[in-house]
Amino acid sequence: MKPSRLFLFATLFLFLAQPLFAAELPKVGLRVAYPEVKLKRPLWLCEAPDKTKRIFVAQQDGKVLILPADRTGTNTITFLDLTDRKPWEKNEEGLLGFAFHPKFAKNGKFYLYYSQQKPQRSVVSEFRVSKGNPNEADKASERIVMEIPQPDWNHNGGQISFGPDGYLYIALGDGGGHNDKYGNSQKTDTLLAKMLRIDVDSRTDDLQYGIPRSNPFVKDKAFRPETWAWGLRNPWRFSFDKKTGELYCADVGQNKWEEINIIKKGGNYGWNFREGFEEFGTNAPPANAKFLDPILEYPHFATQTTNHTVGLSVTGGYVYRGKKIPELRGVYLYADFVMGTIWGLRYEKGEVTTHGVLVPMQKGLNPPRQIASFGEDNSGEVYVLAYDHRIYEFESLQKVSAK
Ligand SMILES: [Ca+2]
Repeated sequence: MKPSRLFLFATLFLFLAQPLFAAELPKVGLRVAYPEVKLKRPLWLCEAPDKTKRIFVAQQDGKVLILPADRTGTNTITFLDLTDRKPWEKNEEGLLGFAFHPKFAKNGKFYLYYSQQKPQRSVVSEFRVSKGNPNEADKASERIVMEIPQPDWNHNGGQISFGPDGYLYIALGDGGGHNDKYGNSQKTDTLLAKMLRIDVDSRTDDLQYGIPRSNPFVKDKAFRPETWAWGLRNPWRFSFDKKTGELYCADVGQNKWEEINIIKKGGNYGWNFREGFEEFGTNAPPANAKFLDPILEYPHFATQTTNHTVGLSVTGGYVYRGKKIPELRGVYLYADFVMGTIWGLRYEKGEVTTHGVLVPMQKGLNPPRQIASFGEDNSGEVYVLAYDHRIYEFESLQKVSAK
């Protein structure tokens, strides 16, 4: 081959290979992380922010359990049991959120989000670990931080997590029903349909928490000052990228589109004038309305024009920053609750550069592997929490396929 032709081929190869290379997602699979442990609707998993390496799981029924230190262990430890308060009455109610205070190792504080009735409401409470036993919560230590009235049983949001700024973020849905029938999504003077940000370590006026001065609407009397972002339908799982600090949030759609958002301070995410990138409903939005689009949407039906496979209810995950699977680093993991499909996307310099299926839907499983949540430990390893009673972890399939 003449050198000039070789050069041409080489150039052509590089030209073709470059974008394909950038678009590639690694081959990964799932394996059961704790083969001997079966859980009842696990909704949250995290590691204690101390040196004990204890992994905690919150179940929808109101229990917080400590998983066995040995992966093949059989026994969980009950850290806290709130089942006597019956938080889980209807499908989307329950113990939905759990968070350790960033200084838990010193102050022993942690937080729960759970549902209560009469009146129907969401409760965000602070608890402490018991003085004599690090594996047991002191139930009597409860301090109610916030109670949010709920008009219905669904679209509760429910995650509470501390951001890299040390403030507590609380995700709340629109209050339930179809089409935002209670009219909360674009209402400014309600806590519903919002991402909130509060300071659990200070107090503002007679509140049981402080309002950070840098919250976006503290000077706008039309808004509740807790508001960080708004226009959300049912934000179901958000996370901060351990590397960039970006706040990823999945928002469950209604009839057609599921969406992944990057939450920005003060942003209005469009519900119920928008569903994903699309217009929703027949009313025109106010002339001054500015809606932020998601970074990605996926459809409910294959007939919808898109290059993304279908699903029915999004579950947000994490940008993988672990050590075990280097080729997965930087991939945001998300799933469909109904189908059990897991996808990955790369979001770089303000755009999604690739997305695709990582773990396809598994047909014929009984019970089905509905993916209700993800979890992350202190070293950035990501777990999958499913309603088939299992906790999964990712495994690399790169080497297997190379053989
Ligand atoms: Ca939206």
